[in-house]
Amino acid sequence: MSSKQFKHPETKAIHAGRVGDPSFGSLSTPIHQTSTFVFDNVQQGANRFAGEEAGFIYSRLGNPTVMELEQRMASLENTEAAAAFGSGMGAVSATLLANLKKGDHLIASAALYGCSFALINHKFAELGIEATFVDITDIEAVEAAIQDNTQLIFFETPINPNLVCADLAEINRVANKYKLLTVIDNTFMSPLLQQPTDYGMDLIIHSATKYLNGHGDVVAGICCGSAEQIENIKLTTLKDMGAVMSPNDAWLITRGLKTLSVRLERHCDNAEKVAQFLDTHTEVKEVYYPGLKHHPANHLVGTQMKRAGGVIAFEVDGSFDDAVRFMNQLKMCHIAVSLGDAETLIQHPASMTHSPYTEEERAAAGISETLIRISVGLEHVDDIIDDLEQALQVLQLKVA
Ligand code: LCS
Repeated sequence: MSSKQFKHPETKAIHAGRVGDPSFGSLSTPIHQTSTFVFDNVQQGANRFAGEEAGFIYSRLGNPTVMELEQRMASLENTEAAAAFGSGMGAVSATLLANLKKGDHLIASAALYGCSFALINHKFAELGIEATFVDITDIEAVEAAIQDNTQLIFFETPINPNLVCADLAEINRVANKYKLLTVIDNTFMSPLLQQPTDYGMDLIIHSATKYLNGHGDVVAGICCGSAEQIENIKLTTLKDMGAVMSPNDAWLITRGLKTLSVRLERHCDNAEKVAQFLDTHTEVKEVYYPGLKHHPANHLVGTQMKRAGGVIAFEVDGSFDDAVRFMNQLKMCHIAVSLGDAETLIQHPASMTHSPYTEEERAAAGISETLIRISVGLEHVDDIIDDLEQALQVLQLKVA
């Protein structure tokens, strides 16, 4: 690992934890596209398995290209270590299962990415891991949900898909009081917009599929935390459940990280303008974006969150069918799930990302049936707004 220390996150995203190329000195770290590593002799292999000698063994247990990304992410999140996974859900499931067993209880935000909710609500219940789903902005409800067997609090902020934001200082206060582990999904912000360790968070998860990679061509995940926590995850739920990241994907994400800070500036600039446009449009009923003055978490922008990010949720002034008509009218914005890509992506959570919830569960989680989520891309903002405007016009021709 590089011994160099870097002060600013923008610099860390480019340099931190560089593995490099000792053989030829290439600027870009080579892709170590290998499943296994050759030992000099039997003793060396045995020593590596016993942990008595450093070195690689087999790419499910570690790989130099993946290690570079892990080191860079640990540096960006100000943690001692990180573990890379083959998907964000691989990171969520492995991180939670490494810290929970049958008979344990966790507190989870009622509103989560749909598959995280399904994992906890269905699979964990089958495994005898109990969960209480709470409104994560209601700190008294969080505290009231704590039981003798509660181990951890798991949540996202901003929340996918409704952009509700948790107050990290408040969560930390309650977690410290009861000695609970805090596991935050920081996907919507990335380490450049929100640094959860500043607020005492223990484990920080990302779907690296999103802003970290940024180009819509990889599915991957990361968890950052203490050396002890990450070692536990790596030796149990990563090694034995096996959702590892491929070296090729690690290389693509490491490349993506180099432009994260400039991409985020544009995502945020564009999203601020799109949110303003939607907020004043006659065919739009409600806009949920922390950057807007009327958003309940607007006070967290500039403190907990450096900027408000690139994702906006909104409701058109009409029915579900109106929302569908509007979306089908878009010419440039793609109808697609995922977020954080160069392309503006728009989707309908109730029928897409949050379809693992029942309608009642969505209502309890504050996810309305007519909510639309837009991941504002890197195109010229006028082109995004023009496309939204022409599609919203279809709603002026309301079907009687
Ligand atoms: N956490 C959050 C906050 C997410 O938004 C997602 C995926 C995941 C975890 C899981 O990551 P993955 O396994 O897909 O890498 N969110 C998606 C979304 O909103 N649309 O498509 C996927």
